[in-house]
Amino acid sequence: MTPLPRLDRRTLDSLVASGLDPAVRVPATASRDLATGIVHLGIGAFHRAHQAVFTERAAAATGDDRWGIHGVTQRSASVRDQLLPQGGLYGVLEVSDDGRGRASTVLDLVGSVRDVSYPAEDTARVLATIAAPTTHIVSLTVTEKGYRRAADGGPDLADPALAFDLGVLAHEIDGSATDDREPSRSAIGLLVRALAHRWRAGAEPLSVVVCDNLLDNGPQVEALVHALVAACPAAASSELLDWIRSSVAFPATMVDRIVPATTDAHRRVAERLLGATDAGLVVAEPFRQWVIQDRFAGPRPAWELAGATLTADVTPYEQTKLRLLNGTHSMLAYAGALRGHTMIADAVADPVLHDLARALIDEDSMPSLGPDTGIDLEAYRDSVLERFANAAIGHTTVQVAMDGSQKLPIRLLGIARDRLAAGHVPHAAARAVAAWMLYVRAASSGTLEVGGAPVALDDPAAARLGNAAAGSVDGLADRLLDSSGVFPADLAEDDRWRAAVRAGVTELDGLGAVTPAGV
Ligand code: CS2
Repeated sequence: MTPLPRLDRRTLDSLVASGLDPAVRVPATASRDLATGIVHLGIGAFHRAHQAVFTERAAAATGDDRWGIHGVTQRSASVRDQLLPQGGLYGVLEVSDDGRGRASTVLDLVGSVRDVSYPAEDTARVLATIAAPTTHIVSLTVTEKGYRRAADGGPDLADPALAFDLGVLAHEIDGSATDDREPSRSAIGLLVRALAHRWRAGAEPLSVVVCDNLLDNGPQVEALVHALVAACPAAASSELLDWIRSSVAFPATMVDRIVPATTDAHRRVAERLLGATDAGLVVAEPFRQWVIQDRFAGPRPAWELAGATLTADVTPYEQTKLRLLNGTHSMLAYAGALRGHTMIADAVADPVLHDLARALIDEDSMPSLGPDTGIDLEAYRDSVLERFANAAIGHTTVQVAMDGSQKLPIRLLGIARDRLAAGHVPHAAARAVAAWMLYVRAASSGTLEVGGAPVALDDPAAARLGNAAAGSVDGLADRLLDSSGVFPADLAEDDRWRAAVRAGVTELDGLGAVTPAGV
């Protein structure tokens, strides 16, 4: 058998000429030259399945050629090595099932990514591209931990990577003997340094579009950037700060699409459809949503023509998504893994966990949002549970369980706080937090196995969490409430909350694992 060719523009042309499978969508921008208008920090699977798709569709609708994306990887060169030989071209395999085990599949090719850099080797080019006047947007998906925030939301100045980046920033601000090739050590450090670079290079306005699941993400990162510049011991810090205040916009956004890790089975399906290999393939559910605060410092792609919502106030969408979708997702991930479920779809189909998910949403998450979201919360809940049940997508509990110390405060602790303030004890939210505690204990003591494979704790605070969780289940809630560093003082000191979490740990511990022949 002749080996399949690798996807790139030329291969695509010849595949189109010989007739493609109707399930393959050819990108409208593939044969167009696009200028780099967007630099994206953190070009992982989520960006490729979300913002890059909206940007592709917007360019298709308008014919505007200003919005090519220059992606920047984080810790490894792998995405660069996947995409550059393909001229940036890749596919999004959209998979869904009809609930009766029949999967349907579409391969959506995307042509908006035009360049990729790996900062360890390419920082000078990243800085120069962000400083270019043709670049109007820097967007980010660097995960919650990429922002290096302390528990109070401000910069974690004790973080050695951030301390290093502040030193580089001082040189950048003052224009003194910097080496543009020296990589930054944190994503937020790279962002602030690039802003200083742009300011020195001509100070054109810029919009920073944060696409991570943080609360009030744009304004929070704006405050973080201001605090970092203010903390920087450079003579001209205050001038840079004035420019950022007046010329750099940080709109808030709500991003939503479920994007599991790509597997070899997905690759084989895509190869069969396309007739070529695609090292940059990503997988996603059909659903995608992007709500963006309409507050830009300069031009932007017509994302609204690609299905995005541009609005004055993102807060209700963001809160609803973080609390109903992400909060429930995390609960299903922790409790699901403890019950032995590899996939989120199996967890939500487990009647015991389905009841826990419904209780979390109905008793705590939904009431915590108040009556004025303007969103049909019951319809939203039903659609979220249906999306989680998509078995074709293969989203694992362990993937969602990652980085709980960063995710919990945003997804679950706000619910608990608001319910307590309204005079209700949030038992269902306490059970979700209890599931995380039991997961931390099992994963950090080496006793957690999911789908026959051992699972270790994947969290930037793993060492501290492991120490706090070590010991018997009795007292686990108190140990983590007191010394995990995850719970703000007002919650840790609330006796109603403490009692509810203790009860949650006992209850969840009693659930046990499903037998392999079970659900
Ligand atoms: C998930 C999210 O991994 C996780 O923590 O909850 O990535 C989720 O799939 C997305 O936010 C959906 O938009």
